[in-house]
Amino acid sequence: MSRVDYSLYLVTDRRWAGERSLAEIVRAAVAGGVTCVQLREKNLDTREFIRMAEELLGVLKPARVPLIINDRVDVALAAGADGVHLGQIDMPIAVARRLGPPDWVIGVSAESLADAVAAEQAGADYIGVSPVFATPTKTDTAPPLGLDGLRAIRAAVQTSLVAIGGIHSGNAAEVITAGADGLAVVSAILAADDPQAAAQELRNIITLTQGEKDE
Ligand code: TZP
Ligand code: MG
Repeated sequence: MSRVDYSLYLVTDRRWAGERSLAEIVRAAVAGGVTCVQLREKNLDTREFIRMAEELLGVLKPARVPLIINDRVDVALAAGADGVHLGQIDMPIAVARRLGPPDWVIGVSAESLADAVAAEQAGADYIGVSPVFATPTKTDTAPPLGLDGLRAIRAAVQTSLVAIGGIHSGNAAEVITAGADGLAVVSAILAADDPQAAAQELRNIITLTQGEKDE
């Protein structure tokens, strides 16, 4: 579906949240201009994962910001989330499409140009270009694609591109200029003392840079 605004896409990681609750940070981030949230949990029991998704939906639904669940199609269905984000070894997109409601948002991570082309052919709603830069938040990634890799993918596919990995206010503009429709960030917002201000700063850069691109 193309109705989703991917421009400022927050991916959660409770390791960066410190003492604060995820719901509290997400609420602040949305107030600062986050347009899409992905709940990404690698070590949570299923019951707790569903509870957390429901809690975030309580914050996001009134704000009309979609919630995407990383990997776990069962959790996304159980909680009534807006879609799933699938990695290269997760459930195939065609299977997730069959299981989910017709308007489900399905995103796929691409670690190469070939992955991106395959994700588009498989009907992904958006492609996560991963990682653009190296990042301490996730070290078991494929080699960074860099801005050149992002540009090559932009030239090859029409699908919305959401760039992830090492993105912050210092490089956000060049990532948009290289072809990203959205910026996915973890630490740039979650690790900030003031997540609302951090989101607002990124939001301003995105708005400005997209405006220049459209000129
Ligand atoms: N996938 C590729 S890089 C990454 C994920 C989940 C982490 C990005 O974290 P940060 O802190 O925005 O660099
Ligand atoms: Mg995965």
